Amino acid sequence: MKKALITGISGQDGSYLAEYLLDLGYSVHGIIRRASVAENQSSRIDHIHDDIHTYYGDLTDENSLHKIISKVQPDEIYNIGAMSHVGVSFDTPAFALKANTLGPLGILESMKEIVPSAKYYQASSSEMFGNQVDSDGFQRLTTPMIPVSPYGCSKLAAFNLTNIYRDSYNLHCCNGILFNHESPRRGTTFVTNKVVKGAVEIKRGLRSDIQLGNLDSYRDWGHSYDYVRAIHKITSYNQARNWIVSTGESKSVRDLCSIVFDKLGINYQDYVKYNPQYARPNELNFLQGDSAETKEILDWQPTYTFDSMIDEMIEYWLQNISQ
Ligand code: NAP
Ligand code: F7E
Repeated sequence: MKKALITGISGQDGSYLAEYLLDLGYSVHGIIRRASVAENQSSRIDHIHDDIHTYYGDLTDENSLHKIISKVQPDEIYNIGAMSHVGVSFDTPAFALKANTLGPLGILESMKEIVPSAKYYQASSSEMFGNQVDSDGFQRLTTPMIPVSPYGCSKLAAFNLTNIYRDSYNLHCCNGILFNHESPRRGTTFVTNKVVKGAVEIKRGLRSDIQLGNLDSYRDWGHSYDYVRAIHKITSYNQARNWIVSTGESKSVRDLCSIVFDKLGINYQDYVKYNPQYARPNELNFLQGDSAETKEILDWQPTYTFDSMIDEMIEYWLQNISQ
């Protein structure tokens, strides 16, 4: 039985990945942080609590990472944990770099020493590209990476460290450069779930508006379940290398609002208000990833469309918000 260690197991992707690896017969181990309200933190993994092994640790505490890797002796390490909110990374930039850059560095150092034959997956991000777009309108592995946020900067440093540890020490280290991916488990401060939850509350008469920042940025939105399947294919592939995971279709935040409100039979223009609190000091304007190579070589295809993903998110909130 293969042993997988997942950082960020309580998060959106970590929880889908844990379920997926359990189904494949893995022994699943995960790192969680202490939280003052434990119920909030474990809600995405409560249903698999008895099937997984969890350990208290923190990406900013390299001793804890070293201790857990020694104890678990994993065959595969998925570094999914991060301070993942781009907007908040402008407020807590040092924390973003400690968790997102020094965290993976600590894991790579411990892996080199304790389990050098393990496979390592780094959760890299399309935010690393910043505002660089190829002339055909896509981002790919060869597109320059010039991040425009502390989060993007922290992820780019971790991306480079992952490449350096692969090339310098012959470790099996891979980067998945994932474009935005969502689900009913998405944190409600990210724009998709904020809009879907807010629109359902408006429909139910529980609130009068949703306050948003920039409506004119474009994102390439897929589903987390599909993307964790890609994460496993990337890590399992016989050659350690980097990959793009995206849908190849881009929509604006305004399109998102229009589609979600339309599905509920209401007009977003009557309810979506601008609040500068949610605008960022710098913005990434346009994302659209070219994942042709990933689809071809890894035989990966998304199972959700943008529409079916939004339908699932709306259905979730309709079930979970009472009249
Ligand atoms: P998420 O829902 O925010 O989950 C992040 C996880 O990391 C949570 O379990 C969180 O624990 C944990 N974490 C945060 N800080 C930590 C620390 N200091 N020590 C240990 N654990 C810590 O994010 P996600 O959407 O699943 O994303 C997963 C990964 O993919 C992240 O690395 C993210 O940056 C990256 N990524 C995401 C996307 C996307 O669109 N979702 C796209 C590209 C890359 P708590 O529950 O305690 O907060
Ligand atoms: O913002 C705009 C915001 O926070 C999307 C993370 O998973 O994907 C995610 O980062 C867009 C931005 O995602 C609000 O300015 C407007 O243009 O949902 P988001 P993100 O910043 O793209 C990347 C790939 C990651 O790696 C990250 O971990 O929506 N927007 N108004 C807003 N965004 C938020 N959050 N809240 C608003 O009120």
